[in-house]
Amino acid sequence: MLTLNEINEQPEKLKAVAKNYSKLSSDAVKLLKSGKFSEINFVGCGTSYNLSMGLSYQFKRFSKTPSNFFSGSEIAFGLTSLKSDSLLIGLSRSGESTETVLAMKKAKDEGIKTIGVTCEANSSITKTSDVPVVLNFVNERSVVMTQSFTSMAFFVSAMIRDLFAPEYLDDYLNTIPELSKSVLNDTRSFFDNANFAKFNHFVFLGYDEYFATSLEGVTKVTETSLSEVEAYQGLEYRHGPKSKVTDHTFICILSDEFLKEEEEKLAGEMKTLGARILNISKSRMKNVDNIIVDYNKNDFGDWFLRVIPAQIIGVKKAVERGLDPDNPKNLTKVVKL
Ligand code: F1P
Repeated sequence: MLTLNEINEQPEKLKAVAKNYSKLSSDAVKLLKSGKFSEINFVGCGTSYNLSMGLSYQFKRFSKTPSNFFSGSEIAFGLTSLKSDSLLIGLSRSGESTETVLAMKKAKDEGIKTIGVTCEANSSITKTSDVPVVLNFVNERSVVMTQSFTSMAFFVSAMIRDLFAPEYLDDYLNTIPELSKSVLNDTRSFFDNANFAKFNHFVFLGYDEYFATSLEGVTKVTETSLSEVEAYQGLEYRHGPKSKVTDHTFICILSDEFLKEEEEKLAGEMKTLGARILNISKSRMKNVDNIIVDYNKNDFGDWFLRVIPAQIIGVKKAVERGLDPDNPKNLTKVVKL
C-alpha cells in the first residue's frame, strides 16, 4: 500500500532533510536575514494550509516579527491583502495548486518577496518564488500527503531555529529524525493491539501548533477513511462539541506543558462519558492510553511528529471499512481551478 509505505518512510525522509538542510536553506536564510520584513506570512492549501498554520505558530514562538497563515484562496482572490514590505512563504507538495500559485504570483507582482517550498522541481511555485526550495528526495505518489507534510514542516521548523535560536539547530536536526522512529513504532504497536473496530468518531485536541496538527489529523482521517472526525482547542471541547461523545468516540489529546493539568481533567471527564482517550505528548497522563513523544524542549518543535498517529488511524480505519487509502474518494493529487 503506497500510503502506508510513505508513512513508514518518514524517518528516512526526515534524515534526508537534516542531511541536506544547509544546502537547501542557504538562499532562503540569506533572504530572511537580508531585509527587515514587517511580517513573515505562510500560505498553502489543504494539508499545506495546516502546514502553513503550524509554521506560523512556530515562527511566532521564536520571533517578535508578526506572522499570519492563509489558505491560497484568501490571497489569490483578494479577501486579504499583504503588506508590501512583508515576505510570503508558500508551501505546496506539487507546486501546482492553483490558489497557492496564484497567491504567490499576486504577491510577487506586488513586489513582495517570496519563498516557495515544494517537493517538485520546476513546478509553477518555483517560478513565482524569489527563492525556491525543492525537497526533491520526497516523491510521494499517494494523493494523501504524509511524508511531504512532515518533511516540509521539519525543514521550515529547522530554518526558524536557524534564524532565531541557532544554538538549538544541530540538536534539532539530529533529534527529530530519531524521534520520528520511536513515534512511528509506538504508534504501530499501540494500534496493532488496540481493539479499534468499535470507534467511528475521532476527535483531535490541541493548542497552537498542536491545533494545526489536530486539523491535519482531521484531513488525514477524513481523506483516507471517510470517518466522522473533528478538531478543537482542548478545553473548547466542553463548550458544545462534547455532546457527541459516546463509547464509539476516540479522542487524541495533543497535550502541552502549559495546559497539561486542565487537559488531564478534561480527559477524565471525556472518559466518564464513554470515550477512549489517547494522550500524545512528552509526559504521561494517568488512567488513559499514552504515546510519548520524548521531545526535550517546550517549544512545540515536535508538532508535526504528533500527526503520525492520525496518519495510522486513517489508513487502519480505511482498510477496516474496505476502502483504499491510495485512491481516496473524490480526491485528486492536485486541485487545479
Ligand atoms: C494540496 C492538496 C493536498 C491534498 C490533495 C490535493 O496540495 O490540497 O493537501 O491532500 O492532494 O492537494 P499541494 O499544494 O501541497 O500540492
